[in-house]
Amino acid sequence: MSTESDAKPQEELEPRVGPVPLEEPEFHPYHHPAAGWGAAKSVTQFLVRERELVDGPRAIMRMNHENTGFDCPGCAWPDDTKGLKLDICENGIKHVTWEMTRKRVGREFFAAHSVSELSAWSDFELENQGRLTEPMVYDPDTDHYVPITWKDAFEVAGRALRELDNPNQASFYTSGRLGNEATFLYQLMARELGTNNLPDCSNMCHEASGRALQASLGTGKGTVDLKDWESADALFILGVNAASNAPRMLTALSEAYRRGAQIVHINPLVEAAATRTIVPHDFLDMALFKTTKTSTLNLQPRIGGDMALLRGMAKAILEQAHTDPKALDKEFVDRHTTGFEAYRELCESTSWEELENQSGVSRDDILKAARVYRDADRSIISWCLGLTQHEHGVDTVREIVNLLLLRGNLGREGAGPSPVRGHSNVQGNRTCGIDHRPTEAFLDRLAEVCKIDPPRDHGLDTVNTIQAMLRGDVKVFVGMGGNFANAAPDTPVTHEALRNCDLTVQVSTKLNRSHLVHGRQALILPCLGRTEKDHQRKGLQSTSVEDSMSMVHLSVGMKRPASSHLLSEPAIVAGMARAALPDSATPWEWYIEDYDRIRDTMAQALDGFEDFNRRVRLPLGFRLKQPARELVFLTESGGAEFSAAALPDVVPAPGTLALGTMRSHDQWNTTIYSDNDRYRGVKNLRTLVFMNKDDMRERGIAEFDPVDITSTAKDGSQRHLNGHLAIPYDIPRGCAAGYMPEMNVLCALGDYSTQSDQPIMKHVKVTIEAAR
Ligand SMILES: Nc1nc2c(c(=O)[nH]1)N[C@H]1C(S)=C(S)[C@@H](COP(=O)(O)OP(=O)(O)OC[C@H]3O[C@@H](n4cnc5c(=O)[nH]c(N)nc54)[C@H](O)[C@@H]3O)O[C@H]1N2
Ligand SMILES: Nc1nc2c(c(=O)[nH]1)N[C@H]1C(S)=C(S)[C@@H](COP(=O)(O)OP(=O)(O)OC[C@H]3O[C@@H](n4cnc5c(=O)[nH]c(N)nc54)[C@H](O)[C@@H]3O)O[C@H]1N2
Ligand SMILES: [Mo]
Repeated sequence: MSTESDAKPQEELEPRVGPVPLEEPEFHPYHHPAAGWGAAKSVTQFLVRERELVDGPRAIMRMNHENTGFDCPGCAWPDDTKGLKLDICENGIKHVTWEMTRKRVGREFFAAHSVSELSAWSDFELENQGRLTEPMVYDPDTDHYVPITWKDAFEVAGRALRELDNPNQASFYTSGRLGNEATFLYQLMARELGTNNLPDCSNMCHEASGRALQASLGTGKGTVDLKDWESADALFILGVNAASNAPRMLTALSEAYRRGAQIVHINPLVEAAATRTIVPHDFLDMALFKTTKTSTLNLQPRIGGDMALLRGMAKAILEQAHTDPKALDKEFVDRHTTGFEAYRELCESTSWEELENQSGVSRDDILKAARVYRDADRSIISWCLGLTQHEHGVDTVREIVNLLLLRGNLGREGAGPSPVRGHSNVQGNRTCGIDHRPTEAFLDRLAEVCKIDPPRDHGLDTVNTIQAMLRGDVKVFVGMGGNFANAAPDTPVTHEALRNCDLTVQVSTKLNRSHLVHGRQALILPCLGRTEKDHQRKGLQSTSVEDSMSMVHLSVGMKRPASSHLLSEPAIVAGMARAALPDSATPWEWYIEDYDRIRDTMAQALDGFEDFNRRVRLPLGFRLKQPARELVFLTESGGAEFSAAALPDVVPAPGTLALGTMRSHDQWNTTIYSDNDRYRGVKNLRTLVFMNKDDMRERGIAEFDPVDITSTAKDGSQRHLNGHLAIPYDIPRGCAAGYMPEMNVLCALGDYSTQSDQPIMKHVKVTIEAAR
């Protein structure tokens, strides 16, 4: 496999991802505040382009409004606790507008364009055609997608699933925006069929956080909520580009700054959220151009250097504890934790020299961060992909917990770990059963409540699903949302895997690469979006979602569906399930008539969902119980467990660089809105690589010079990406960064973390040279 991707000529990696820029690329470092008028202008241009100036703003006013609107699909940041604020952001608006577009992809479109022809289109052009309107099936004789009735489409999927020798020959992917009710039915279908093959986007995203928090605290989730964010004395923000990817965090940061809290950003790049903002919903601030700072200290570690930096902070706290009895919360450590002595010894025996070298941050700067941490009574540490998509992601997140435990920053107001989740319901998916490694307790209860006999063997995650498809062991792939072909690592290899399937089924709202890179048989099943009304036999339905902070609340669509032929996601799952399991005793059709019935079953089957239908209708929904928050640790020892992992060596070998793949401001994962990255000062260019200017000079590379990038995988195989333009950027030496999904060709499928099985997307080992 590796030699194959080695041999792939560059042309095969075309077509491009983003739109064709109309003007020359530009780069001017950004010095304006985040959000504010720049965002307002960008939104207006976007609404004009999508021809949504009338309905767009009306829908947006209904977003995130207690229980009367729909949940913003833009990210998983919680809604404002005060409920009534217009807590919206530029990227949420773009995201919703993208779904509500008036453009349509109907049968005429597919009749006019063959799959081969569409395969040459850019990803931007594909999605930009608008919303899918009716189910389609691939016709190999003509190489076109042709219309199919829902009944026949379900029968195609059902027959393929029924005819498998073994249910483990199917794999059921979930992208994290699927609502809780559809999620529950989806995992029920998979388990009733007899497989735990439930890969999800979380396997590429926060798997490391879940595993680390589970091991340390006995819960897979963060313990804080927005009220805690409002009362913390210090906030540490690691490895997240909040202004683009969780923009509503800007509000929390600016409010924290105004009340005098300390805000420390730890990121190889100084992202826009680490400077200042104009609070978007604060109309007075907007009118007066009033900016608020959102940072009191910025540290720029090398890529992968966070664990050493955090350990340095812990070492400083322990050193200070010799003379300052308040530095360490000895009482908390004694009463609630295990493993402290081993951790202390490890910190003491790690030299400052090693910590400086591995983190790429000077001792003085580490001490500055430690001082902030020591002086704060209540600290929150928050993180996203910059910490998780690494070989040692689990150890690093556990190091966060170690540091929190030292000062008892757990189980009390304003303190604790706070992962920033990605997709708007990725956390809810896991809660409601999307887990390839379910616990016995979960399966026992599911068996009892749903009267099925679920399989006990663990299933396949994302990487393992791709490997099994390549081997021919997985023959049917179902994508419940998302864009697997472009989101997964090692693009040509993932494509080969999808093409090797007997059947691929994609449940989608818009046309994307995963429809064109398909199995021998292929279905496109178009569904309602979250903004749309979902009418079933018993009336208008709502679905529930869970945000980053464990709040479960209802989302109700308000727009007329993009087409009268669309089905809801729960209905599509039920249709497939009935066709695959004709004798099933599960009342699939009855569930779809009224989602309250699904919720009643979930209330019995899922921990924390008691009285679901009533509680989810409370004004802000309800918060799932967080045992660690109450200092109850469901760990083996019954305490919070310190970890004592060795520091990994993250310093790039001479001549090589550590490359991080990330999102631009104008994209949503594989969905590209434009070729701009406003906060990083880039216009009309996505095929770029950000480099330190000294690393560029050393290689004889000037601004906008084309470069050749070569990655070397753990197994020694090499992958190439040629022609990206170099941009001199404020990034530590030895580090480079660029955009996913263009750079996924550099991520070897075999290069996943041995701790989390997550593909290593933030620390790709590369060499970069001027294009030959
Ligand atoms: N508008 C918008 N919102 C989104 C998304 C989107 O694509 N668009 N995607 C959603 C999803 S699914 C997710 S998972 C999240 C992703 O949210 P992010 O985690 O912000 O996603 P990335 O763009 O990958 O950015 C990674 C950040 O980590 C930093 N980083 C890279 N390597 C390191 C490191 O070694 N250490 C540290 N400390 N930092 C590092 C990068 O400089 C960058 O700021 O956002 C969600 N929200
Ligand atoms: N190199 C690299 N690769 C990465 C990452 C990285 O940082 N670097 N990040 C990883 C992460 S964190 C994630 S989460 C994955 C993202 O992986 P995915 O979740 O698989 O991808 P998305 O781009 O979010 O999916 C976009 C598609 O979802 C469909 N869609 C939109 N709304 C709906 C809906 O309401 N219902 C349904 N059924 N479909 C809908 C549309 O058809 C759209 O084309 O990518 C991963 N890949
Ligand atoms: Mo994600």
